[in-house]
Amino acid sequence: MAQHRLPQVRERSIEELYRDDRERADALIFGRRPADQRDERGAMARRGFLRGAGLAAIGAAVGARIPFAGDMPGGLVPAALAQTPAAQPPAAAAPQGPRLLQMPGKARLVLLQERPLVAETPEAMLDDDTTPTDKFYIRNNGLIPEVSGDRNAWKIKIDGEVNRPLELTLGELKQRFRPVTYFMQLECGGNGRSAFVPEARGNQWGNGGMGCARWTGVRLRDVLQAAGLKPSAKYTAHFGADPHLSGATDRPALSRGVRLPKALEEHSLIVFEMNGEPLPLIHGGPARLIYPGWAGSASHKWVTRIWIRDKEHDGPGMTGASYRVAINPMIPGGTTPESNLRILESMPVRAIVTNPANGAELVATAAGNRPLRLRGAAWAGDLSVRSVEVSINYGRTWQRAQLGAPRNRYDWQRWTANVTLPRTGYYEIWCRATDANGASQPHVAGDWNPQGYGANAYHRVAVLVRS
Ligand SMILES: Nc1nc2c(c(=O)[nH]1)N[C@H]1C(S)=C(S)[C@@H](COP(=O)(O)O)O[C@H]1N2
Ligand SMILES: [Mo]
Repeated sequence: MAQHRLPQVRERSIEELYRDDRERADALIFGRRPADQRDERGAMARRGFLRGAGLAAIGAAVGARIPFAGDMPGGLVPAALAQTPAAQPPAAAAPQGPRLLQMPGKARLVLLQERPLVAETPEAMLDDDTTPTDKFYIRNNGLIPEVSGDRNAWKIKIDGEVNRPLELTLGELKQRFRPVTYFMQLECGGNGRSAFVPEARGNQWGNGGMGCARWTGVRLRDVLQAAGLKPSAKYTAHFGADPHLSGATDRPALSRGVRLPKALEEHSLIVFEMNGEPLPLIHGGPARLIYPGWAGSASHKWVTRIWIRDKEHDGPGMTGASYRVAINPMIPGGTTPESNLRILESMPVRAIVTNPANGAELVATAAGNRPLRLRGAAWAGDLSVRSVEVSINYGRTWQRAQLGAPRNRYDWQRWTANVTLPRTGYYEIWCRATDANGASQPHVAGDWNPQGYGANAYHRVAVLVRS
C-alpha cells in the first residue's frame, strides 16, 4: 500500500516567520508584496480582518496548525497580527514597530503621539488589581504645563451660576472639605478606536487607553454646594493650565464639561492623590477632576477653573464631531448632520484579557494539552458588569468567567477563567463582557462615528502552544 507522505514542514510561529523573512511573511498572509503598503497592512490587520486572504494562508502564517480552524470566521486576521503594536511579536514590529515611552516614573508604554504626548498601556500591563501610576495611560491634547512651588498654593476658581464665587487654594480645599478615596476607572473616549473599519480619525488606541487607580480628593458637589448653585446651573465647564499646542496661553487645549447631575455624584472628585501619592504632574497634578465612567476628556487635568453654566458648554472639545457619537447609526466612513450626534458620556462595556499576553508561547503538558488560567478586567462606564465570557474557538462556544465584585462603584471588576487548550497549535482567547443592563460587546466595532469613540469589539489574544 502506497504511503502518502506529507512534506515535513516545521511549524513556525508568527514571530519566527517574521523574523526570518518579513517580506515573505507579509506575502503569505496578505498575498502581495506590500513593501509600499505596510501602513495599510498594519491598519487593516489591527482592525481584525484581511481583504481576501484565505484560511490556508493564515494557517501557514501561524504555523499551519489551528485546532479550531473550522470555527474561524472567513477573513479574520490572526490576533497575533491584529493587536496593538506593543503586543505584536518584536520581530514583526521591528522595522516600524511601536515606539515606547521613555519618561522618568513611567513604564514603557506604547507611544501613540509625541506632541501632544499620548501613550497607551498594553492590555497585559493592566494585570494589577489597581493600576500602578507608572503603568497608567497618558492622554494630552495640549502641552504639559510647568508647575512649580508649593502644591497647596494651587488655585481653583468656581464661578458662573453660583451665589458665592470661590477661589480656593488646594490647601484650603483639603481643610474645608472631607477627603474621600475610591478605586475608579478612567477611560479615554477613543479607547478601542483602532477596531473601526474604515479607520476613524484620532489616536489608534487598542484597549489600553484606560486604567483603574486609587484616587483621593474632595467631592466636587461639596465644593459646588459651598459656592451655592443657582437654579439656572445646568452644566460645568472646565479649564486647566496646559497651554494649547500652538503655545498660546489664552486658548485652552481642551475645555469640556458635564451635565450637573454627573458633577453632583458622590464619586465625582477634585483629586489630589493617585495611589496614595501626590498626583503626579503628568496625570494632572497638583489637582484634576475625575468623573469616573465617562469619557476621560471630562476629567480635566491641572484644573484651575470650574465655570458653572446655564447651558451645555461649548468649549474646545465640545462642538462638531469632538467626543460625539451617532444617535442613529451612520454609514461607516460617511457623514451625518450634526443633529445626529450626541455628546459621549458614559463609556460602553468592555473586557480585556490581562494574562496571558498576546503572542504568548506556552509549552504543552505531557498529556499534550495546555491548561491555562486566564486573568482579566471588565468595566462598563456608569454601570457594573454582570458577566464575562471567554472563548477559545473563535466564539463558537463561550464559557463564563468568575467575575469579582467592584470594591466600590466605578471600580473595574477583575475576572479569572480556567480553560484547556486541547493540543499544540495556534489559539485565540476571546473575551466579552455584558453590562448590568444586558448590553454586550460586538464581534467587530459597531456604531461607527467620524472621530471614532466607543469602539468596544471583543478583545482577542493569540497564544501558541508548543510541544
Ligand atoms: N487639562 C487637560 N485635561 C485633560 C486632557 C487634556 O488634554 N488637558 N485630556 C483628557 C483626556 S482626553 C483624557 S482621556 C484624560 C487622560 O488622563 P491621564 O493622562 O491622566 O491618563 O485626561 C483628560 N484631561
Ligand atoms: Mo481621551
